[in-house]
Amino acid sequence: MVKLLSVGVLIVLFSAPVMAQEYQEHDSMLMDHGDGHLMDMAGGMVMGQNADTLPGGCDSISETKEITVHAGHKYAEKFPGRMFAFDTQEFKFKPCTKLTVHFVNEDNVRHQWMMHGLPKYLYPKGMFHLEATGPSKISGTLILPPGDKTYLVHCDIAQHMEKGMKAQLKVGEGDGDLPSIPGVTAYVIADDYKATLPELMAKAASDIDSAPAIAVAASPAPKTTVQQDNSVISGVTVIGLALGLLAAPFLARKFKGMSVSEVVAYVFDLLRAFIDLVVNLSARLIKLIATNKNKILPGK
Ligand SMILES: [Cu+2]
Repeated sequence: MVKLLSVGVLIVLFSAPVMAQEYQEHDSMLMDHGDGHLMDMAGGMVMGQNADTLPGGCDSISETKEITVHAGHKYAEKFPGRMFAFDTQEFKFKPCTKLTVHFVNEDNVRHQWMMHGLPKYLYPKGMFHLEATGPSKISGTLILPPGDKTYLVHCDIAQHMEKGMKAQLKVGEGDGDLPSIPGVTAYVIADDYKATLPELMAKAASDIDSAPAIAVAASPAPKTTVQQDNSVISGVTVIGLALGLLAAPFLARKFKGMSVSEVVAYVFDLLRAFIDLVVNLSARLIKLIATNKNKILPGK
């Protein structure tokens, strides 16, 4: 009974703060692990925190800026084919700006605001990184380096960047644009929404008809052995053709100025060397197996 009561008390204690506020504030609970690494027990983390060390080349802090970045599924709705996004895809600051980022995660999953390419003597692994699990807010501060450079900002959770959670931060004029920033730059792999599903299915069907050998090879269980043989032959043929195509320029150079009989002799020499190699290797393999057996047998 006492056990049950204490479990009940614990549940109430732990659920109270969750019920009290929809968004958790991580900033007051963070523990400083040193080296700019702060963490709490609720999935909040700051890495590369630096509020007072000037990067090399900065004489002073040029500006002090504060931004709030929201992250969530709903910000991706305006980008077709994307699943997650920040509410801002491009940031721009003067060199040597002291920047505080308030990161608000609005999804029930983990998101990050991870910046790459910073000087490694000041930022571990060249990263400044905010992380929040579930709907919550976390804040961190860094001092931007001097010079014109474009930095990648993304969420590093598997597939979140590919699904749209990607931005660029330009210091000074930046040094170009990064690809696949939703709404800013073109996607490296563009989704095609022009074709309708029946059209795509018809195309897939005709592809299968025109390539029966590949279809047989790809199917998990060929129905007849004849088909299986066909697939093996075609696979070997394809590999042979590929090797032949690759080797053709070298052989052409090699055979230049040789008579037909010389070429034939050369090819036979090559074949003999190859067969020798195979025989040698299998002899060694057999020897190895035999000696292993001998080692095992006396022990038994
Ligand atoms: Cu994410």
